Amino acid sequence: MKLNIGAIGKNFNIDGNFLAAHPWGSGHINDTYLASYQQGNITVRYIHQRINHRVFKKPVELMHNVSTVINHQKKKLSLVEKSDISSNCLNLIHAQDGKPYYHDVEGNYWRTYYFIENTCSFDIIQSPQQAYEMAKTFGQFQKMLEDLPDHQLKETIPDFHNTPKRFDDFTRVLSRDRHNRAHDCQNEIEFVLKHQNITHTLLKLHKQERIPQRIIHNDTKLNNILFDQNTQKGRCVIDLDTVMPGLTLYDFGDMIRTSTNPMAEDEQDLSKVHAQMDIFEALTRGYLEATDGLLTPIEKSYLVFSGKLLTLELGIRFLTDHLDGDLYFPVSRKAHNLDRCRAQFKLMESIESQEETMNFIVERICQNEQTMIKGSFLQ
Ligand code: ADP
Ligand code: GN1
Ligand code: MG
Repeated sequence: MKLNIGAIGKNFNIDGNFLAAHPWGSGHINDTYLASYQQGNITVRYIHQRINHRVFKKPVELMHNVSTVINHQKKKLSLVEKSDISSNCLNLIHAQDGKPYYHDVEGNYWRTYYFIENTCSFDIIQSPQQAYEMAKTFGQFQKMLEDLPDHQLKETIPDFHNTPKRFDDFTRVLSRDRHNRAHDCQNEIEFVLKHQNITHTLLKLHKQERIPQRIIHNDTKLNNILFDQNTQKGRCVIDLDTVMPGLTLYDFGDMIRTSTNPMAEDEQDLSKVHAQMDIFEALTRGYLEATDGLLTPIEKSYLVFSGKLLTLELGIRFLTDHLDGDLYFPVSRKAHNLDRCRAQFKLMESIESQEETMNFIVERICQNEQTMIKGSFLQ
């Protein structure tokens, strides 16, 4: 059914006449439209988004989180010289009843943001400089939320990065094998079973109070950053649906997953999938610079591990969805989720085989940081 975006837009506080709208972006979860409106002599663009309420079961709580995070960001940005509140954070347009969302007669929830002009997003990393910008922008975002009290945010998806729980979901779906797909993925199934032992590592450290919980983004994909079209610098963190308490390492791990691979998340030619060390180096530098002392030594020592874990976790989620009949991630070809899973497992193997080099890179960057701190004492 074709959606009437113009009719949806009428329910938001938007001046002028609706001109046109079309689907936008390559996010997996929400339905995103770019819409333009004539306001006097100018055309102004907005993002209308239909929230996926199969995934986010409590859209009103979700929008409470999104508003809370944006308001906090705005407060913080107003204290920073040269920051631009209209483009360094999302700006919500409220519905005509004053709510941050519009609930339509069919039961869908919609929200609207200003479209941030002169920016672009990428599905595949372009350069180490871009990886540096990505990590810096997500790192600054985390730092900005450092003093937002946990209790102000609701849990929008319970157990989102609970890897052992993701493993249990996988074994449950596998034992049913409702679509008779397991026989085609024996290698992948074995891969998951072989790595079960690492699924608990970060949660165990947290239980032992060796790593803290903080407010994190939870979905630090490359395409959840808007880059400035002219300067190529990171301008804005988007997709705030999963911002909630979690382990900092989840964010860094997913950055490793989505940036070090030179190919798409669903690449079929596995010989091309691998973790690039120059990208990893730039990513680590950007992240440690931006988080500026936030990370404890234990967290730093698990940075590389986090990449392995998050890549495994996503592989498990894709495989589970494949076995379950593609109910969560949208697919556009046969065995699409299996392809995504295979690419994740290939990437994970590549990370594993370069773990020593990667840990060496982290150590070197940390040592440089120390030298810089000591140096600044001397001055
Ligand atoms: P999903 O949850 O489906 O991933 P996102 O919120 O990430 O949806 O949006 C999908 C895409 O739409 C983004 O990758 C980005 O390209 C674009 N986008 C979203 N919001 C804005 C905005 N306010 N300004 C410009 N582009 C945006
Ligand atoms: C989804 O919404 P999007 O495309 O930014 C998913 C992430 C996965 C990612 C894999 C709420 O992110 O967890 O890592 O796809 N978001 C949700 O590409 O499940
Ligand atoms: Mg997204």
